[in-house]
Amino acid sequence: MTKKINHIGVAVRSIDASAPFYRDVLGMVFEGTEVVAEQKVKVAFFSVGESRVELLEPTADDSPVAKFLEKNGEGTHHVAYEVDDLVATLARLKAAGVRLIDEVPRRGAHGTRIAFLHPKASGGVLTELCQGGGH
Ligand code: CMX
Repeated sequence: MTKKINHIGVAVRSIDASAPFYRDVLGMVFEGTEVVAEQKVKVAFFSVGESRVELLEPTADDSPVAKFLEKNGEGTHHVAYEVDDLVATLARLKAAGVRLIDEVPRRGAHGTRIAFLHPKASGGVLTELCQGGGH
């Protein structure tokens, strides 16, 4: 069901301040930025092989990423796995008693459909499942 790691989300206060480390120091390929209004974040993607790092900058004080930064400071925010059929995967996880944040897919960056599992369901790692989009 899980095909690969699509991306690792990293919470940052400023994409502009953090981007040079990924682009210039690590030499990753900058793929662009996008505002994901539904999640109240601006994101920037840097590709590495088949996967990416997604920098997440909050666009509002009540963004989940703003709350994360306030509590933890900058750092790893979530791991996103790509699946073939997100709706079927969510149904299967729900039937298995896994605590879901999203029971139905939401819109993510690049036209993907995404859903989060609660970090308490996955050993303290906020887990995103995603399907489709322009990646
Ligand atoms: N990783 C691991 N644990 C996390 C976490 C994270 N990113 N965010 C919160 N937690 C933990 C908290 O530390 C807390 O643990 P304790 O109870 O042990 O202290 C617990 O989860 C509950 O946290 P909370 O602060 O009480 O609850 P929040 O209101 O902050 O909600 C969460 C947390 C995960 C449910 C919420 O952030 C959420 O719904 N996230 C999904 C959406 C999202 O993160 N969007 C941004 C990315 C969008 C994108 O990639 O496009």
